[in-house]
Amino acid sequence: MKKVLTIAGSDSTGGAGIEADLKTFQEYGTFGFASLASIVTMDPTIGWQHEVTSITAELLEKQLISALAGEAMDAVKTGMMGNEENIKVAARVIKAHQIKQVVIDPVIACKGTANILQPKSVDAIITDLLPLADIATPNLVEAGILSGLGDLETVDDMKAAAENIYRLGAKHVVVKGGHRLQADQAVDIFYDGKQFTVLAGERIDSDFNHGAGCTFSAAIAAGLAKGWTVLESVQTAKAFVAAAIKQGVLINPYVGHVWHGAYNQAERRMDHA
Ligand code: PXL
Repeated sequence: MKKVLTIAGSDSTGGAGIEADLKTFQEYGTFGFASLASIVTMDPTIGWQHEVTSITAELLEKQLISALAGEAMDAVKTGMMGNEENIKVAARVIKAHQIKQVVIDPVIACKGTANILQPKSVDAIITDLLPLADIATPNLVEAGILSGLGDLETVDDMKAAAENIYRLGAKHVVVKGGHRLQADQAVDIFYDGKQFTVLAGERIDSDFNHGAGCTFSAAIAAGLAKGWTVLESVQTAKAFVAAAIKQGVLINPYVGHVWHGAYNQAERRMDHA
């Protein structure tokens, strides 16, 4: 059994964060572990505004010690870390345990809010997490911030950002154009330090896409745990997320989520009961 650990935030609505990650790990047939770094809450009385509450670094470390007490983890991913201290704890523990496959989802901003992580946390992502990354998975906004290039508007901008983030130490980078890039297709740029691969997929017209980014990086981690190459893991993750967006679910008046089970038609499981 392949084992995958997520170090991320909780989204109690079940779309993003560790909820997305654990569901995705299960869909891939891998065994999911989770260490909570933050809790994201949303307020329905003020336009579904997000608030990030951090878990203490001490409690995060205790969870990591619990999760990593057994045989080696096959892969790890990081998500919403909450603060600088948590980023440093996660980086230290990943290094100490020499975890083989590391996916860094450099979550800086939640969709639909102007709230971004403190500048110190962004600095810590750059100094502590990116150098550990077998792959980093920034969206367009995060890639603009991490690369120092600001607004990214074209595929060439995305390539330049990927190169900069590679220079910061990530061994592979996939910049997610997603719905933000003005293009006919959903274009992501994959860079391995030598060449670019343009990953173009169908542009899916849906607002029910909350959790797409977390699900994508979790799917890559599970693919790597299964022994796939980085590019294979990214390509399959893209198909997995496209299916999840296509079958998005309206959760409440404010938000619709990707359906993590779509690729495997998980809603049909256990039907006989
Ligand atoms: O999509 C960024 C993100 C990551 N992690 C958690 C979140 C969100 C956005 O809402 O809730 C837990």
